[in-house]
Amino acid sequence: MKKLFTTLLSCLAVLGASAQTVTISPLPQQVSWGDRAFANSEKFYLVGASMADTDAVELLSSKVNVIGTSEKVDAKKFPGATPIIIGEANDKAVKKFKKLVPSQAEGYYLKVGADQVVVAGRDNSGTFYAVQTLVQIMSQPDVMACEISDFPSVTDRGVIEGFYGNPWSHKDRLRQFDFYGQYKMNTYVFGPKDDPYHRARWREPYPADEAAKLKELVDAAHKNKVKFVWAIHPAGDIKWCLEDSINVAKKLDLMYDLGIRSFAVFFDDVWGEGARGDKQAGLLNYLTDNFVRKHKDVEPLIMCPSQYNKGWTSGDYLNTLGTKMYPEVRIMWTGNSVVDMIEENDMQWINDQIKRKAYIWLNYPVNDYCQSRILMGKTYGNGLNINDMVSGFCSNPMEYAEASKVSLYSIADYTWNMPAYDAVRSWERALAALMPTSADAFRVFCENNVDLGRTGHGLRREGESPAFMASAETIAGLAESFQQLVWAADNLLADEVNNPEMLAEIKPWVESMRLLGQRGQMFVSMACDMMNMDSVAFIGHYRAQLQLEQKQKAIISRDYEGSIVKAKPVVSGDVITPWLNENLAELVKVYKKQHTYGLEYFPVQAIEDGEYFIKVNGEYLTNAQAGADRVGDFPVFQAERDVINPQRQQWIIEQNSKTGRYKIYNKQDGRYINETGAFWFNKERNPFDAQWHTYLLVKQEGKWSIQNGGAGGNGYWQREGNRLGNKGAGEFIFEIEKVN
Ligand code: LOG
Repeated sequence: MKKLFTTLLSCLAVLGASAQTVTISPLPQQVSWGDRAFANSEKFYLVGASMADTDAVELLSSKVNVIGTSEKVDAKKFPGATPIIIGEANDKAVKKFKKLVPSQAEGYYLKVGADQVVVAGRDNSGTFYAVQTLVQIMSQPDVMACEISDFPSVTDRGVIEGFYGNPWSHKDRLRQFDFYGQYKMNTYVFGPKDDPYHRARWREPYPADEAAKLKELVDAAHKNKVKFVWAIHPAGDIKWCLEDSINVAKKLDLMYDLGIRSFAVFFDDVWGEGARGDKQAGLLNYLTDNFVRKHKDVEPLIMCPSQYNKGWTSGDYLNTLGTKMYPEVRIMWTGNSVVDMIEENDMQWINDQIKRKAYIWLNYPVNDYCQSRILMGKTYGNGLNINDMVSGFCSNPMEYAEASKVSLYSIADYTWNMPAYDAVRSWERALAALMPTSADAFRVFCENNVDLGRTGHGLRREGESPAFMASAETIAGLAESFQQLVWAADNLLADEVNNPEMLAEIKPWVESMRLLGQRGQMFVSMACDMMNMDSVAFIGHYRAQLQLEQKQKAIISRDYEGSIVKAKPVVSGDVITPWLNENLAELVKVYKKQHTYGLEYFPVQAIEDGEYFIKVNGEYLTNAQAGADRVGDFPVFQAERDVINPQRQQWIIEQNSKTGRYKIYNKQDGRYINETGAFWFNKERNPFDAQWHTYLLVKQEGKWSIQNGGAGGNGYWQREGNRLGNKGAGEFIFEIEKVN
């Protein structure tokens, strides 16, 4: 009965106060709201500050109007001021409330009342997090009374800087740590693949200036209650001998001297000797004996195995780690494949194999394998019931540190309070928190940068470009959704002063989005011109569209000297961009049939769509294994005409409207030639993708060169022995003859 009554009360309180309450991020485990307590401009004095966590006290003092400190509540000494009683559960100041503080590590109890505020942590992190919550509550002019009891779902929560490409800058990292502190993530794993002293030159110490910077980072992390885990990646060239074991230990010792107390050893993305489970287990045990246990204050090691996802498992590897490596060593895991979301069954499987709880390395929102896309969509798909099955949960983000925060905000939400996680709401809150001055424009931007397209890793993200999808392809609807892209881009660019860090990263995509919208507007004009039979206006708009397209193609992200990865931004790469390309090409096709004015402005088609023989030195390119369903089945050259199955030597060449390049496929079984010059399974298992599977055809003195034009590189077709190859230099060697 009592429970029902209090629930009812808190519901009423929420109703009455709803305009004033704030959404706390990450969502607390338990919160009940009361009436208005005081104004946030109120004066406060701290009780217990001398014993309480210093970072928490410092943070609090920087955010609210603190006029003094005291050992006890003392209204006479601070007339008109409200006491904030602060401390860890056993401290004298908060002892009275000890029973109310959750027993979980990093948990806290927070009570805001008109007469006093109580901030009581289970431990130092708990107090710090209580203050973070209080700061959020105090962000409103009217501060509401509330009572909160809170603790994390997952013990080790955070981020692993583990991508290929330009490592984060010093400033990026400092800003990340503040963000982690703010949203209660407690772990940062340092493992950027292209930091030389992490991987390629792991035996060498950091130069003095870089070591000093790392030290500064470690201190900044600790101030935010973030564990700085430094990872070493020796797997590329390690020798399994005592000397190299000592080399690893020595390096860890140097990092220890910078204040680092948590370490990891990575063996991902290596094959051969470096990937041996028994040797890896031996090294981790050696390091545990000779490094970890020699220091009182170093955490058990974390290791990333070579077989770090189910798709890559073979032999006895995981079992070897599970049985031979000390049980306290934690083992990382990315799921059923390299890029995957994690569910209960997956956890059961891996935990059985390694005889401990796997430490999740989530490869999202990392985009190092789809660099033209920036991943701003919702973070959905992870199970809401796996908190007790993991020993840690870290997200591998993009080299775009600020942009990654959209997803990291949700990772914080998810790992702090897993059962309550709501991917959609969390994303909404992230947008408002990250870009308060232009949240609507930012939302449009994020909605149009969601999917990754087809990649070797298979992950897709749903819901890209909802406004465009809903425009139902009416001219008015299209015009509106293209206008929206331009509007959002203009707003974001105009608001750069308020969000310089975010804009510095997303600008190439924002500008590309603007041009995409403008191209769309040109398309709409062209369609109207066509209906009005106004060929002069049509050609004018067509040419303007071409110019915008050229500008869009010229945009490059991270275009500076020494940049490890330069990217060509693609916006709405699976919805608006392909739609526009196809429909522009269609419109031009129709125009060409009906009009004669301005035809010289269109690119010439190199070869008519049709059926052809393709030959080198008179020998026929032949689909010898027609119907085969496997990788690496190359067409071959045959001197003889195939009289039994003539279609095996007949190739359909068709200009693709999306890319303007040519698709080449065989008449016998419809299989197309892919970017390697081979057939790749069949049409079902490797569906045709114009970005990858179309070619440029150029003719000179009667012979042709055929070039991979797309995502697969730019090599030319050649004859490799008896088969087709794709590493040619572009000689004009192909005879292409129409089949009569
Ligand atoms: C790498 C990682 C990379 C990610 C996505 C792990 C354990 N290792 O395929 O550094 O960012 O995938 O490309 C990886 O995921 N290898």
